[in-house]
Amino acid sequence: MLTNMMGRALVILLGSVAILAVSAGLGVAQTTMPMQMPMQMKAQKQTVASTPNAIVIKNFMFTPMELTVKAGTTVTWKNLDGEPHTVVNDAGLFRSAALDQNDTYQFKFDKPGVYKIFCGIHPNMKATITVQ
Ligand SMILES: [Cu+2]
Repeated sequence: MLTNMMGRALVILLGSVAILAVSAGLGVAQTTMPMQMPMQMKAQKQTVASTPNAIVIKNFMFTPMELTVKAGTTVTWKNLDGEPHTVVNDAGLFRSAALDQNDTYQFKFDKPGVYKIFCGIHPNMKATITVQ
């Protein structure tokens, strides 16, 4: 009689410990997993955005300021500033219209060489494209 009651008490005790352990484990899994996933996806998007044939115009700067591409590559400039900018080759090979915010300009570099560009509105903005 006495051992039977002690046995029941032990089963109840073990059962509640097991439930506590499972719920604690789930709690940890639920709080850590969703936190890590979006951060990893953001990091991947950033690497994709910096494509090798694109130059971003932001904060009155061409980024990257030096770009190397293969002959036949079309380079795309995108202005993210609220101010208009232009893309001008100092040798007169090409000259874009004023690019408003989020406007893009493209030029295909067929011949190898070193091409200097600047902004016609802010001539201190410069970049160099090397075509191999
Ligand atoms: Cu400019």
